[in-house]
Amino acid sequence: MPAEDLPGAFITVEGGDGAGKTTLARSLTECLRQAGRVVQMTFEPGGTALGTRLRSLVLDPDLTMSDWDETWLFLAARASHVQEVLIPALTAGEIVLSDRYSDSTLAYQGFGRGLDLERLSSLNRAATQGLTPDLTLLLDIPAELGLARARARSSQADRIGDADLAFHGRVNAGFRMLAAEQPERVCVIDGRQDAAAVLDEALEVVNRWLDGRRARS
Ligand code: T5A
Repeated sequence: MPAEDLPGAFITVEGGDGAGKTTLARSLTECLRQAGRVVQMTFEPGGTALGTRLRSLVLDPDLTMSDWDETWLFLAARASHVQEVLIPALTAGEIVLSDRYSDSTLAYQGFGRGLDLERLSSLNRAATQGLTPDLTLLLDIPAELGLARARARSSQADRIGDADLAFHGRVNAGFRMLAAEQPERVCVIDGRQDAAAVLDEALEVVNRWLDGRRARS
């Protein structure tokens, strides 16, 4: 089910750890609401009661699990998010802004952990009921900078954020490859800019996309 078949607009924000996704998703939501749009901001892993429980399991630094176990947990969280949050909001015609979605599984579990990308894509399709974003904003920053920002904000350990720099480098390179494969959907924004400049660029892209959609319909 492409999101374009539903009346709402499905926008995702992606990028490596500490790239500034949550900061951007919050400020973008606020600006769009001020412009009179109905926006639901949500995130993965999380966004539902089940997703919140799964998030604490999958990020728990005291738990060991295989790369596939980790993947199933993200996919289970995504399946409940799609069914309980995304489809209802998009059906109601809202703009949904999700901080992470299926590209994160391809980047982290595929490019980062080295799991088979085709299999992950097929599992993503099953977990999402085929719901793909209309537009994805990819915040691209070097892994060192993202990790430094994330660690400056919180010293709390997490099972994935604490993986080594080479892992996070592969994740970021993976995101860039996904963007290059789908330039019509994924817009790359330089996350090294200050937060205001990132917001300006993102707002321009989103407004252009929303205006284009109105003109097409
Ligand atoms: N994961 C997730 C997978 O492996 N597979 C999956 O399928 C999914 C869905 C949790 C982890 O799960 C992994 C990826 C993650 O490792 P998360 O909660 O989204 O996912 O984790 P993080 O990406 O680590 O979230 P962070 O909150 O750390 O990063 P953000 O949201 O990118 O960054 P943000 O906005 O919180 O900013 C971090 C700090 O930088 C500052 C902020 O004020 C904050 O202090 N900042 C800036 N500073 C300077 N310039 C800017 N432009 C800035 N923007 C923000």
